[in-house]
Amino acid sequence: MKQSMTLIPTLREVPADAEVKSHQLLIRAGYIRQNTSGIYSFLPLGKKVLKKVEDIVREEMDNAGAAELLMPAMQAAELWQESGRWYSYGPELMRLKDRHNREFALGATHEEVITTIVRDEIKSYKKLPLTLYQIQTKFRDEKRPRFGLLRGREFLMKDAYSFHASQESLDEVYNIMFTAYSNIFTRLGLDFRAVIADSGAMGGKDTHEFMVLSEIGEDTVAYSTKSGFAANVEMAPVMANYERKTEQIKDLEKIATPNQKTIEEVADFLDVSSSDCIKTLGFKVDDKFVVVLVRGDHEINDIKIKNLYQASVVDLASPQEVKEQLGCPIGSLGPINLPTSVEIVADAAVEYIVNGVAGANEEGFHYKNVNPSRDFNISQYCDLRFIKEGDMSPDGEGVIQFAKGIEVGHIFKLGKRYSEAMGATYLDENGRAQHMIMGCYGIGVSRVMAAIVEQFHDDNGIVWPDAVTPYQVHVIPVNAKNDVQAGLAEKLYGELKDAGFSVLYDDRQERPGVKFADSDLIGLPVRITVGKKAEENVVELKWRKTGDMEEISVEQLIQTLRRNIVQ
Ligand code: 9G3
Repeated sequence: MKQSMTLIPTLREVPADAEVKSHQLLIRAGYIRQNTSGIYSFLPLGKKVLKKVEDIVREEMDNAGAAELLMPAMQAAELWQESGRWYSYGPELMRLKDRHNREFALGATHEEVITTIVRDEIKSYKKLPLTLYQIQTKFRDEKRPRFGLLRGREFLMKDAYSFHASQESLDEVYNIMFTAYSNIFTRLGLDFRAVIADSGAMGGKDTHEFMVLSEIGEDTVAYSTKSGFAANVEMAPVMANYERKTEQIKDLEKIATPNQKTIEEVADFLDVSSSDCIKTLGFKVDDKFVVVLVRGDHEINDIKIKNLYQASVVDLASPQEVKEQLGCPIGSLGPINLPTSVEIVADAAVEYIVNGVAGANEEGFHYKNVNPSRDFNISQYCDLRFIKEGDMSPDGEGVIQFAKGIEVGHIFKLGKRYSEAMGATYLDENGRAQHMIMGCYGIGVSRVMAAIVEQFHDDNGIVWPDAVTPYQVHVIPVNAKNDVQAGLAEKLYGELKDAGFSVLYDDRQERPGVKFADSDLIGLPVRITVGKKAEENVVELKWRKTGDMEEISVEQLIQTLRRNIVQ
């Protein structure tokens, strides 16, 4: 492609509203342009990269035995009413009316649509399992679109759905998809982690997120320094083996702690460490009031409380609710002498506290020398805290570190949630109607493009991995007015294309500095500069990734490229 024939509007200055590198560089290098908040056009270079990402996703989906189809973005409201999600989703679900005033959703995802297709077409267990996928535009009216393609309101997603007659069959396809996703992100050159994102059960079975590590990621991944363990920090189970201090158990003692409310204040006042303190909090778990204990240096993980009680809503109780329930102010709460009707659960670490400190359920007083087994009884000790950096990895190998991540993929075992809602049944081998078991598997294709730029750029611009670069070779004559240079550049352009390379030829009448700066910004893997030595049939090669430069004869050029560019 000649640059004079395409559209690559590079910019010198950084767009004001672009906060992250991928957003800045994709705009400056002329890959995308914003239409309005969260909505982008992909200019020619951007479209080429998007297609490269799609093609890798498509190849791996086909290898995984999934069949590609294409579903509509316009979805009849009735479908979402049947699944109930018409009512459960708020303004994030884009809705519109047609000329007959009929209501529609703009597809944010396609569980309803795909389930009705399969419901209507599949009647026998012999036709299962079936995995279908599409690569299609999604609409989600994000409250705060930001970071360019990383969180848009219209974006490209690959969404796949699998249908099964048994859990084993779902497990099998889920694992196949897990492998396919690992292949995809490896081929894209991304440093990613497959992260347990389910309700904390070790070796989680229900859902995994695929996270690209990046400090601008919105999610926090807890991962092991030694093994492949990685979990969403909210979900990470804690498998710590705590030590009990060996000191002599002392008598309980009530002490005045005037105006000392927080754990830090009390620990400071009594000159003990927060890990010897017991933090006592009241929670509303659905409509139940529960007292939760956690060691003073740990944080309570309300998602784990929610999972423990299989609750739909878990909130910290308000000060007045605590006062009503326990008759004391929230800052003096403690586990000792609570009404026996109050349910108390504690994180596992609390059990190992010796001669600790806890609130006395009386304004301005605490207990010291608190020993759990002697001074209060716990209905159950369980894993209720957030995992921390430095904790042992739950799989016993290595230590937990945190990293920020960009979620680029998410795979789920859906079960019968949608087949029951939409009445998708098949006749089993005994002729009995059964609801299909489903899985679903998403990749944010346009988000992946931005995540790649986040991981592959330098001060001068984007550094595309070979697998997704819009073109493989950039041919640039230093002086387009010099017949020898322009002539050789034109010749190389043709020869390289004939040799099977994709080539971008900068035939613009621009100063060399501008062309070189643009070339670094655009980020193709290799640049061939045709300059003064053109009459000796010598050109200069510059590798974008390393910056290495070498002079090379035209004869050697093609095999040198063949040796260094992954086709
Ligand atoms: C909506 C809106 C936003 C949404 C959803 C529905 C996220 C929604 C979860 C999924 C699950 C999987 C198939 C591909 C992989 C992900 N945000 N999700 O369902 F109406 Cl406005 O999309 N769907």
